[in-house]
Amino acid sequence: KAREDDIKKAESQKDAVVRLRNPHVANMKSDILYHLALGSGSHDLEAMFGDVKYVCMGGTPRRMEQFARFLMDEIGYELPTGAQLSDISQLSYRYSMYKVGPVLSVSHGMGIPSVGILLHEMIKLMYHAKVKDPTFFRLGTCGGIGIPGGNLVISESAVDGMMNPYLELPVLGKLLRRPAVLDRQLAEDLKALHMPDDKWDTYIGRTMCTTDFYEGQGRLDGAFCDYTEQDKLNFLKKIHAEGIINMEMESLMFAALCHHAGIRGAVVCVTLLDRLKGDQVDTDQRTMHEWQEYPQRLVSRYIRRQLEQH
Ligand code: R2B
Ligand code: URA
Repeated sequence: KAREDDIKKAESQKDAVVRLRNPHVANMKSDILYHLALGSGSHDLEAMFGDVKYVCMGGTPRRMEQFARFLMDEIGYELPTGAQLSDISQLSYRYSMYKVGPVLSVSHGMGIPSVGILLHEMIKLMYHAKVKDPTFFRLGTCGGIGIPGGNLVISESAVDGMMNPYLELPVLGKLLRRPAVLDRQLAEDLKALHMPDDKWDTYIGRTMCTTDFYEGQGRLDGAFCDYTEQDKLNFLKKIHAEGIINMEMESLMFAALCHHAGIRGAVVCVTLLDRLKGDQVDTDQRTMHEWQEYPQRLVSRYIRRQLEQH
């Protein structure tokens, strides 16, 4: 029965357009997506984005452009003759966005505030474009806890630096709380696409999302440090015992806003180092570039399979 309900829910969701949990937007004459350099008055968003199914986000403009090019090969997408892949949000000078058929590849910058602003505008973009049942991905980097560099972590859920499983945001002088839940099925479907000859291992686990890279992640190599190496290791081991296997800086907002919007979301990050072994990101650039392709390879594999099935 539960399984039947799940299937029914999934079926009805397939045709559901993204709804906004904000009554004001529907009453606005036009809506400017300021940080994307797009608007519902200035652009025909439904014509431009109505066919979108997957939204992939990652830190840097360059990586997201590379992902768009990589995807073109992977899903065999050809741009219309004469057209070149271009940054749709170029004029914002904030985020970069590329479109490859049903996939958007967007940069989100570093940290919770940056990815949060982008998510508000991407969710509204889905609404204005009448996109049905999209899936959002974050493809990122992270510090592994007990996992060496060059492996993939798919987040099962996110916690903040105090181990709270929700995003806390001050709104009108009060703290608003939103659970940082991710789609379990999507995480497992992604993990199932791991191939025996992949150069990396793929793990599912809980992710700690911090508001700082240095002290916030217990590093000893920031400009300031008021704790000992033993304090650091005690903390990392304690959270590891509670199922935390990586640390990064966006998953809490990503999970909370996707969940609140009713959008399926997954966070796939490559580890750059094992934090139980050190703090400095000292792997050579070539290796690091190769590692950063791993989340792209797994997610594009998923998208390709999905497109083949439908
Ligand atoms: C991972 O890498 C960045 C910090 O180096 C940050 O955006 C994150 O989550
Ligand atoms: N990104 C993080 O947030 N932390 C790391 O240790 C590596 C990448």
